[in-house]
Amino acid sequence: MSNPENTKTQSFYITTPIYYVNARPHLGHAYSTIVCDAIARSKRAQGIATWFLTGTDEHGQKIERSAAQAGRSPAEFAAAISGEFRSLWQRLGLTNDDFIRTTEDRHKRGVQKLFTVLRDKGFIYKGSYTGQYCVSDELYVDAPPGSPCPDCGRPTETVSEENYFFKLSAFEGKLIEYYEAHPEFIQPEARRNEVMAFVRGGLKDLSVSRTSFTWGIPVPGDEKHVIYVWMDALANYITALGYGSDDPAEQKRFERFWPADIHLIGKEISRFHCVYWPAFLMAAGLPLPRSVVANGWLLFDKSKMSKSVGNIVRAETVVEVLGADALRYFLLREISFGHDGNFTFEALVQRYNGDLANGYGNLVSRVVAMMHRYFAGVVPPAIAPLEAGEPEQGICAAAETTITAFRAQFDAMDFSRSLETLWSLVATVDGYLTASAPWKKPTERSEDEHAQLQARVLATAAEAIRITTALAWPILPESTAKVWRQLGLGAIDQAAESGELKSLAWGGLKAGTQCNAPAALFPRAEKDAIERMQNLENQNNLTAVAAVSGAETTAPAAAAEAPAPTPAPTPAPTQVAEATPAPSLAVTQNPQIGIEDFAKVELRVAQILVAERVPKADKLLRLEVDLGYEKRQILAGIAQFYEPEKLIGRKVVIVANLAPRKLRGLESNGMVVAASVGDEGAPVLAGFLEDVPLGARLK
Ligand code: ME8
Repeated sequence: MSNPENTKTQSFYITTPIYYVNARPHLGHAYSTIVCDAIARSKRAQGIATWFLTGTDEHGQKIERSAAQAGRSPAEFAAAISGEFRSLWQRLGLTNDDFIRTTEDRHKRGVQKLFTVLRDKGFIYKGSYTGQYCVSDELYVDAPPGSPCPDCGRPTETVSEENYFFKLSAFEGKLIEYYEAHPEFIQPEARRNEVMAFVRGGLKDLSVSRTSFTWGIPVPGDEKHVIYVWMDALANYITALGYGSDDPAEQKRFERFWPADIHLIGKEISRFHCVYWPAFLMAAGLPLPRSVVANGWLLFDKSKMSKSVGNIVRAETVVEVLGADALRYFLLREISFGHDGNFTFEALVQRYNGDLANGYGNLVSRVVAMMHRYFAGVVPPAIAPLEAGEPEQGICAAAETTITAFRAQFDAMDFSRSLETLWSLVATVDGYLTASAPWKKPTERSEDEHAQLQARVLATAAEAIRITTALAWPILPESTAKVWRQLGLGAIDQAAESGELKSLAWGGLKAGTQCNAPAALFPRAEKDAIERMQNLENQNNLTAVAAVSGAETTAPAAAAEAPAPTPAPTPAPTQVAEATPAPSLAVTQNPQIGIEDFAKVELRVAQILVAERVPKADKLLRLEVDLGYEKRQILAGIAQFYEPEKLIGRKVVIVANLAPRKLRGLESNGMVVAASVGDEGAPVLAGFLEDVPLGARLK
């Protein structure tokens, strides 16, 4: 099947993934969305008609369960979290042209149309299926019953259903052919190789409906089925443009902007976007997106920042302390796009102070202030024709080289290098200013000569700032707008729209332009900035936990143990773990107890919502567990045996009526039960093979 000829010219369509509404947005979501915003702005500044789409993915079992956990209806829950995404994007100055929610009618209509088209063309058929389903990934996995998801390690559920199937197997060869003919389709190379290996490994038909829950879009004509959440979600890229609509204006938009130029995604969802999505589109006879580009992961404390791991940082925290531009700049400058990158408050503040406060911000304020001091704020008529060997000629040449290099690097999505290039112009101009010292008149220089030098230096520096500012606009929209105004150039957004930022040639800042008063751009971050951000995060931590998904059910050989050294009675078959576990399989030597003694120990089923290492305590994990009727914090001495991220979602047994105690200044409210195994007394967490409700008592 070929990609129908694309007829659109000079238009550009970019999308983010649509985010699940099972928890609030965090920096990982902000990262992908900010990258798209910067690209969209840059395209608009080049005069290209641009459409930038983002939104929320609101259907599926995961959302249904998160809503139930929060005691709300799925619709209510989804609306609340979707609203949080939307308002955060506004706060970050994002310029998305549309925000799609998969619960909207326009989307539902389009998804049902797509399903119908695929069924009518014979690519969807009905069959029955039994397999392991990972609710967290919303994906059937190839694994035996009782085993964890091979992708995310969480427990899977055995699901047996009569389903609709999409003939994915028919697209194996066509997909490979397409990848080979379009090497730019999957970027970066590492993702392309992974996807190709996956497809070459063979494709099975894909189950595209579910009957075990109702929170989704009904299959047209067979309403007890809901459409598979990934088919529903992927279709947003066309439904938001107007696919499935009868409105001619919407149809026109679809024709104008489809196919997408860039689907920007996180690398973990490459398979859905590079295998399923193009196969659906080929089957429907629609053009394929030009590229699917995967960003790497933002890591925090060495693991992927993620709501289920619980190691998230919120964008709001950074915005509150350093501003949205600081966050945008940091993410694009610090992370080599396509690779994983660490987020730390320390690195953020260092970049902010180094590049923004002391770099660009300081250069602008020096130049604008001197323009006011020496020329009443009017750009002097001093850019005389430049002659070889004059320092001004060097600045002009550097600016022109920078324009070309920056654009090439930015367009190649090498954002970090493009900013490095731009900031080296900032450093060059800074050095030129310091070397020319227009604030200091040597005695041998006449007043006239000095005024000429001041004029030349300030006009040159201001022109270099204008160029830097125009190029930096997609990354620093808020602060470049201030600089543009200070240079007397008006509103930079309008300049971007009118094409003024497109043809950037040296000499654009005209003599006689009246500058505005200097205003602070990036006040230096003081020592307490890091602490303030950390405090804001800590305050928010517990509220965020309430929204964390806890979707999984069965917990095969579950995991966790508590450090509480209380020598509790040791009921068989699971032992109550101790800080220093007894030698393995030691014969119980405790005196016998009556049932009434055992009844004093309240053992209950709980699910781990958050698991994280406790700083400076090698053995301890801090857990937040859900008992169904309440949530609490438990410290468990299992850090050497369990990776915290693997524990999220697992159901464990806890001693619920143990008196609270403090460890490392943190309160531990209960104890997790584990067998103590081997010479080391390695803890193996107690768990269940069957599904058990939270809070169930063990007797
Ligand atoms: O996967 N680092 O939604 P989601 C970098 N609804 N990017 C990150 C990140 C991190 N630590 N964490 C999240 C879904 N992201 C589906 C998508 S699309 C048709 C359906 C970003 O809420 C990244 O873009 O789990 C990732 O792919 C996306 O958020 C996942 O968001």
